[in-house]
Amino acid sequence: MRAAYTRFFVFLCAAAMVFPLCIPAPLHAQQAKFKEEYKLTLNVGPTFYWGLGAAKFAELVKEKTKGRINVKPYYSSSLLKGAQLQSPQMVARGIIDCAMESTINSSTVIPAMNIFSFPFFINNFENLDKIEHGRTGKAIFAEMEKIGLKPLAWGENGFRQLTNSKVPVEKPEDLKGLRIRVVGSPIFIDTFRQLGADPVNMNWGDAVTAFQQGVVDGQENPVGVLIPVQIYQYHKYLTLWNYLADPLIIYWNMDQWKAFPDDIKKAIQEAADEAGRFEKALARAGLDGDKSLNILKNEFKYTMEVPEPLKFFQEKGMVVSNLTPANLEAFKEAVKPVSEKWIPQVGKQVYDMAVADMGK
Ligand code: X2X
Repeated sequence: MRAAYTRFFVFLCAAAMVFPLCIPAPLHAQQAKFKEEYKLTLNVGPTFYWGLGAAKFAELVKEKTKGRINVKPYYSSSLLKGAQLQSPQMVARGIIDCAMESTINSSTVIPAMNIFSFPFFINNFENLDKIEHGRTGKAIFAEMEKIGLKPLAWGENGFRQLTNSKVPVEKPEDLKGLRIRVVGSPIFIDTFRQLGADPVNMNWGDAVTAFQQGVVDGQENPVGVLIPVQIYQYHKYLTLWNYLADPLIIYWNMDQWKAFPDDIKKAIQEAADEAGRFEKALARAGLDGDKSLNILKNEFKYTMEVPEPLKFFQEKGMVVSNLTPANLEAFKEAVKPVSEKWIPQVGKQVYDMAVADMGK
């Protein structure tokens, strides 16, 4: 009898130890493995096209994960105290969870990204898309993975245009001596020095004050930045020279990404693809005929506040210059030494891939 009790007691103890492992965890316990908030860093504010793209990503992640993943955008590099070139390192180390960042801001860490900053190299949207979705884009994503970043989707800051408060810039000589704010990425310094300007590197957070106080004469940024920052308040002259474009990339800390269950990965990936498509359409709206305006209207039910950016700047009183074919050639010729210097830095292989992707 006693032996039977003992056996039953041992059975109960064993069952108590084994059962909790078999019973599925209640829903709230499953949810507990996610963070309450995933911090997303980006370099600009919420009214910029890029900022609207980040908000869209956060909204879509919430929707597609049924509220399980909560991404919060931290605008204006606030998590980096304005140090805009720090985002890839911080996400790779898991101090920040994810980012929607310009290739320029990651190019000191991932040299291949400088391919986008070669002046007068990628000259239209079609070539930009070919590079992103071709072998070059894949090679760049592979570089990101090597340092602990999971790239999810492309977005776009856009083709960068020059503005200044002094003179219409239409040929290389016009830039002589102009103090131009650039991002602290060395290829930008090289390009503007080569063109005879006086480049000053500063973070975007300081740049706006520098425009207001006239500490610099000019800057270069795409329309999706120039409209919200109201550049026409500081600079009268706009040169539409499409000299280079900076894509954005939505990316996540790799260790965190790997630990997500498959359904969460799928939902976040879909959110990134959709937000990237939306944001790219914002960046191109009114610059590629009706194409992007229609994507916004039909797919996203979104109406652009400024559907014709170039007309908008003229209406704001800016003097808008386009480059004649001869002047464009003069710029291309003038910056040749920059490309020659930078081919070894991005890697000849990456450069050749980009040329091949564009079918040049
Ligand atoms: O700093 C800039 O000029 C900006 C806002 O375009 C980037 O973050 C690359």
